[in-house]
Amino acid sequence: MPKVLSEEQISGYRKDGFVAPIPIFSADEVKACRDNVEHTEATMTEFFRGIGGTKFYLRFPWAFEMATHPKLLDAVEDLIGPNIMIYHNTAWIKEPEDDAYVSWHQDNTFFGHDPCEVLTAWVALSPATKETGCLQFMPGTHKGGLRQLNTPDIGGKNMLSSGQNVDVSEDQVQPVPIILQPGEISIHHAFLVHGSLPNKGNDRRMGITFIYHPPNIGQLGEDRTSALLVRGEDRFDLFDHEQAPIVDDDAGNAARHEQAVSAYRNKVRELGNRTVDRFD
Ligand SMILES: O=C(O)CCC(=O)C(=O)O
Repeated sequence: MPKVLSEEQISGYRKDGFVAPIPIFSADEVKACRDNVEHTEATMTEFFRGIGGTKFYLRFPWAFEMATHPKLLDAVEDLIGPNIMIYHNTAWIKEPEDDAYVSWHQDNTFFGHDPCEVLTAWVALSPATKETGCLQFMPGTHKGGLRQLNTPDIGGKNMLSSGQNVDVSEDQVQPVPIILQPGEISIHHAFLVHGSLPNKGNDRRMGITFIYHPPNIGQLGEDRTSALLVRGEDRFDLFDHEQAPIVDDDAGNAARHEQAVSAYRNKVRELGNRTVDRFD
């Protein structure tokens, strides 16, 4: 019996590669998250564009709380089962009237999980609409596996640090805009082709992503990475175990975060990304 999603939503995820909208965070929780993100931007300038572009659930207890919100994990459990690790997260912030966009891509290109039983939860902290540059999904494209990368789309206003970019010119499906109110989330499969357009609204478009997978799947390549067990158990030892951030241990949290990001980046380089630290 699913905990949060309906049977229709679960079969929609299997067929189309995504499910949305799912209401998860209350108005008070969203406000607290947005305040925490904006406080971090104000006090740690460029953090989210550098090392904080990766795994910041290890750096801040508030981010860990977001990543482990019981209702969010219930929705994830409905799709990948009761044993859950978090592997990655990022803040996706588009300023109003900016040209920043996200090129068509698949999340698993540089994660390398195999088989790709990996999903991304995108949490809206402000309205995500067509006007503000919400996510757009290409339904069913998760079924085609990993695509070859197209000519790198690097520089300019592409928010993807790797310039990751796949060709969609032969796809027969229309992109679906994912409209979310603050506190709602979408979940997409890590092979689903997706991207987003610039924010033409007058508020910041703020989303936080969390990437989850079960412990029983490995990764392509030799280098070992780490992940944080957030529900259930790990009987497979395929990832080094991360530690949740400790309240008031800023230096320790920073050191553990840095170590995990370093292993993550080694893997990303091993899988072919040459630009992973270009914002540092
Ligand atoms: O927030 C966006 O516009 C893009 C997010 C994204 O590409 C992702 O979650 O992989």
